[in-house]
Amino acid sequence: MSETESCLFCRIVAGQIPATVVAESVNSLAFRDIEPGAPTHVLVVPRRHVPDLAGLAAASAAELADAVALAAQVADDEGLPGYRVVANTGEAAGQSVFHAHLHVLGGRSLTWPPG
Ligand code: D5M
Repeated sequence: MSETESCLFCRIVAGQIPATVVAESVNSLAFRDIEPGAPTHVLVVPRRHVPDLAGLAAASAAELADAVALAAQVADDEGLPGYRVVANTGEAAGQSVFHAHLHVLGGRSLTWPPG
């Protein structure tokens, strides 16, 4: 099985696993997190498989910018007065799915620093 065939988020991008898609662009897809940590919790993923944020930055500046722009669009669409964009990178930081993604969190008071 290839890397993309076994990747959960590649399968969501391909439409093989259902997800609640809220926005999309040429290079990125935004869908609701299945384990929401806030009233709004959306994941923005590049359509192309890269394992993490560094991989996304290395892939193409345009794809990185596209993902960030879609995250900002989601926050705007959701009417969030404030929001947080997080990319857990590496197991030590809590990354559990090794296809790059931005968490867009909002809709409640967010404390700092995160745990
Ligand atoms: O974030 C990975 C996130 O992915 C975590 O918050 C749960 C979410 N997740 C896992 N499976 C699904 C499906 N099938 N749909 C939507 N969201 C999902 P990380 O930063 O890697 O820990």
